[in-house]
Amino acid sequence: MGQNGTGPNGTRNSGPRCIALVGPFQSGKTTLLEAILARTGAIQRQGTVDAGTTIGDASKEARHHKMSVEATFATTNFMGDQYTFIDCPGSIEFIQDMRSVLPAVDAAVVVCEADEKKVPQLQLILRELEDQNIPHFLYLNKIDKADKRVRETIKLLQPASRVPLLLRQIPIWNGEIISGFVDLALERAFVYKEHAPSEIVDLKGEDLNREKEARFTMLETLADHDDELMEQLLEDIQPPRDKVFDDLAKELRDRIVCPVLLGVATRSNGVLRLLKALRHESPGADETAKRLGVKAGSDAVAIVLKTFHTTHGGKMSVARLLAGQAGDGTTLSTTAGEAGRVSGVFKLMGQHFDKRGQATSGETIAFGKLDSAKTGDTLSSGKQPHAELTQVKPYAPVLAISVQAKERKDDVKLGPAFTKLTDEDPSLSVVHNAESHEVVIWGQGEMHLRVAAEHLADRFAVPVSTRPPSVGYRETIRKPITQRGRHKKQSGGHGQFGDTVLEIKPLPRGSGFKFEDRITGGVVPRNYIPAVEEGVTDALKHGPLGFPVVDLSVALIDGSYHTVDSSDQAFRTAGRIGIVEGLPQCQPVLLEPIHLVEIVCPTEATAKMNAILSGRRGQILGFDTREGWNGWDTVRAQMPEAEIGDLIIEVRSATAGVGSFIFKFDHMAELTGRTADQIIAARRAAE
Ligand SMILES: Nc1nc2c(ncn2[C@@H]2O[C@H](COP(=O)(O)OP(=O)(O)O)[C@@H](O)[C@H]2O)c(=O)[nH]1
Ligand SMILES: [Mg+2]
Repeated sequence: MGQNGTGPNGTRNSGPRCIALVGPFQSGKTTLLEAILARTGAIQRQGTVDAGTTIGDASKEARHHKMSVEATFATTNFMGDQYTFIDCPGSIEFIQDMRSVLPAVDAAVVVCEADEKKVPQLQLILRELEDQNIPHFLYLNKIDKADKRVRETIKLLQPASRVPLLLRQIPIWNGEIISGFVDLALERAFVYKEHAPSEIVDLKGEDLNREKEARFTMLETLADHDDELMEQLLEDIQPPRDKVFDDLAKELRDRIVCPVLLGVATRSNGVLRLLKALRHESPGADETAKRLGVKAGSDAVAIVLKTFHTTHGGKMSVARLLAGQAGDGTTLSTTAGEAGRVSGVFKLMGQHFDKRGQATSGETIAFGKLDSAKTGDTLSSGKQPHAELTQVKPYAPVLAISVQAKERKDDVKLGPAFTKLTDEDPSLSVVHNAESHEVVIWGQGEMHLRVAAEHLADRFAVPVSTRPPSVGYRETIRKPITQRGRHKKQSGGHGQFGDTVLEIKPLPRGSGFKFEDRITGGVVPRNYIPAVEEGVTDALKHGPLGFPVVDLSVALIDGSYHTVDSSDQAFRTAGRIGIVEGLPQCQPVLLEPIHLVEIVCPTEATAKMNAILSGRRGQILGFDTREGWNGWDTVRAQMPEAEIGDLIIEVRSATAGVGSFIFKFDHMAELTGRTADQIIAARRAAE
């Protein structure tokens, strides 16, 4: 047992670990990483988020926005073992970075604070950990600001977790301030020291009584899954300390409890206990490899946690090696083919990458120059590529921007830049809209897209301008008409002649376009009829209101021709003229796309959602409790595409950042009145 009593070394995993620091926005993850790095000697002095001196958040974008916008990796050593910590962004917009690294970590530390408003965010993050089967601790941070009992805080946070939150430390209060803690497994009291290990003190008086009571509660929870311990408790037998540690480790790894530790990241309080808990209780790389189904052998197997393109060092792929060894020159493949040859293995420390030697199983490192590796890929060195170990499907996107290179000459660079962008972050996607000639980036929110645009400029040297993407308006007609379309030109020698009579009729919504040939007696020769149809189709791309025309039929019912002057070209033009002249008389009307939207939000925000939806011309179809989500609702509505455009911004601000939605096209609906007039006028102005 170590100096502070550190549990059974027998069950302890050794070797490199990989630990994710996750949790709501602003809960102290970046600060905790800094404290860990200082405590383990990886950095000289603990920097602060407020001064912008931390290892995490050191990217230009993170400093600029004063928030973590992507995962930061840092490797350090603690008591002879290597640890890589990953500071994951807390905002839902950047949650993909967390979701991509989770499969490969041994455990996660959920940093949170006693703030009721952040419970839904906490729940969202815990749900990811629960769904991906990742053992996790809760580090209840900022207890220097605590204004309520820790037990009350646990009660407040418990609904966010599917497994019991297991309080394993209780605070020692000194008046209004928490001055230290009692570790319930060790049964020892500690007094916090700023930026230094806590000092052991005697446990006595009232603290001793509270310790007994809280320890009993902790043991009771553990005993729910351990009959032997249950018997000991019933018979009033004190379980041996090692047994308690073993149970804590086992139930954490089985993910049936979530142990809670206390701390103050800014002062590095509770950090050593956290590190020791990780050392003794978190699974090691072998267990993680087993959880993922890594086939044991001599080949290297790794998961790409994140790829990024550095301005000078080229492409870097941060990866966790889960079997074998990999170094300079190792060729790695994915199931899609060769990913590249490793050129440089790097140690991770925020924005700094230090070249090092070959990596061995369990280590988290960056590989240089794996040109085809993407975030989430499974890499392997064997002849036969290893099966994909993870499949983290990104959340459906909720917001889009249309982007264009600021300078014409950069147009050619856009395509490759988009590939890099989406390789790095699978929750971004790029869509080319052939109809509007727009390139549209879809993402997880306003800040996510803003940062993506910044990356295009800063990392890939393509400054872009952005605007809202166009809405897929259409138009149709309400009245039938029969219209002659005639094209006659006599210019010198060879003339042009085509003559058509078109019957134009509205069709029911969703019918699209139908062309009919009702020519009898060869008044328009058969071979010209496809040309008439072409002319008609072409004219329908741009109706009298400025949009593609749908839900109508056009029948060619009559016409005439000229033996010398008629041609495909002449009939194409004639068909075109018939439509252009006919449609304005058919009472054209605007059609707008209506989508089915499903919003998810904490129940207390449901009323606000209803108001937001109604305010945006939405038709509420109903709401229900969200299946499997304690305290959440689902609201379903039909909503115009134009109103969905920036809907997410309002939804997020009404739900402390956690609300979201999915949508899919439902139908086109007629739009008239002022809104329609404005849309038509805007279209005209743009032409
Ligand atoms: N009082 C107090 N403030 C803290 C503590 N930990 C972090 N903070 C502050 O909380 C804010 C958010 O911290 P940060 O590490 O950026 O949170 P993150 O968004 O989770 O990475 C910063 O202003 C920190 O200085 C703590 O233990 N106590
Ligand atoms: Mg942060």
